[in-house]
Amino acid sequence: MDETTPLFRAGTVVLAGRPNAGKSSLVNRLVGAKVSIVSDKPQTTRNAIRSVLNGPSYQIVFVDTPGIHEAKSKLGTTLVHAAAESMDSADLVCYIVEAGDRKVGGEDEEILSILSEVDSPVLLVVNKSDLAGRGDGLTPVRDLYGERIPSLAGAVAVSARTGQGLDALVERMLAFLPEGPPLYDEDIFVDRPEKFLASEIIREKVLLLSHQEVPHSAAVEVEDYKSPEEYPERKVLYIRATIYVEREGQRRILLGDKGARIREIGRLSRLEIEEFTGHRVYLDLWIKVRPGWKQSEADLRRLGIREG
Ligand SMILES: Nc1nc2c(ncn2[C@@H]2O[C@H](COP(=O)(O)OP(=O)(O)OP(=O)(O)O)[C@@H](O)[C@H]2O)c(=O)[nH]1
Ligand SMILES: [Mg+2]
Repeated sequence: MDETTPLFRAGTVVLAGRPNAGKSSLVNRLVGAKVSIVSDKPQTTRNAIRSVLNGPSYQIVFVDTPGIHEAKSKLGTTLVHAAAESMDSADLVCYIVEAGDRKVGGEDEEILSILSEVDSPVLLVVNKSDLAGRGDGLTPVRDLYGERIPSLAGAVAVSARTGQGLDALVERMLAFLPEGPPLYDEDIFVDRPEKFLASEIIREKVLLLSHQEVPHSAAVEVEDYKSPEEYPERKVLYIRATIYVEREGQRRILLGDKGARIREIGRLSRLEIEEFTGHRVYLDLWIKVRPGWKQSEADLRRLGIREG
């Protein structure tokens, strides 16, 4: 390579951590697009979702992962497996914790034991530093987790909410990326089709408008997705989707009084899908009871949660 050729770096950075630590919020903020849904309920993310940040001399492929937790169902073990598996081949693992953490909980014990087996370097990312009060929480949190991570490569305080520390975080990441050509075409920003993103947006609205066990019992399947891009004779993007829940009581909760809740889920979903696709959307939304889907290998596959 002669001196005039700029050095290009490209690699994979996995974001891992317990549910709710803010992994998806961070990824969205880093790539500047909503690639992964966010909610205040744990176990929001159900797939390892890859998204791309292109810089002048680098490409970072982020892998958002499901929160690692003590799994109680086949759904849970599938999520934890997906997260742990993606760490293996990463150039860097960002372990996301929270600025307010003052003791190591059970979920983080689990993550620490996984990280002790991981060869990739680990960067401790202390998120939610906007909530830390005075200071950014970096020192106590680094002391808490730092010495338990054999391949610790540093610690950074950030806030996915305010954006604080994110430029510095990207800077730190670049040092771990190998020299090499981009892994993805420049126009790709997420490795999932529109149909997947639409089903996730619908699930996000279910999470937003439901509580207790309903969010964990819900899954969304898009059965029909006819976009004007593929069907030029259509003026609107037609989507038929079903929300699966485990019990009749949950179906009634999602329906709401005279169907008010499902209408609101549909309305919010439609607006957001219209915004990101640029098409007018007709959303035909159903709720069905499917007992035991969380324990069924076949259902997890059909719903796109179990992959590979
Ligand atoms: N105050 C504050 N809240 C945050 C920050 N980052 C994320 N949150 C909130 O934390 C909650 C969880 O965020 P997510 O991004 O869904 O967390 P996650 O780690 O992806 O969660 P799972 O997908 O369930 O593993 C949401 O209510 C976010 O709005 C932050 O920097 N500051
Ligand atoms: Mg998430």
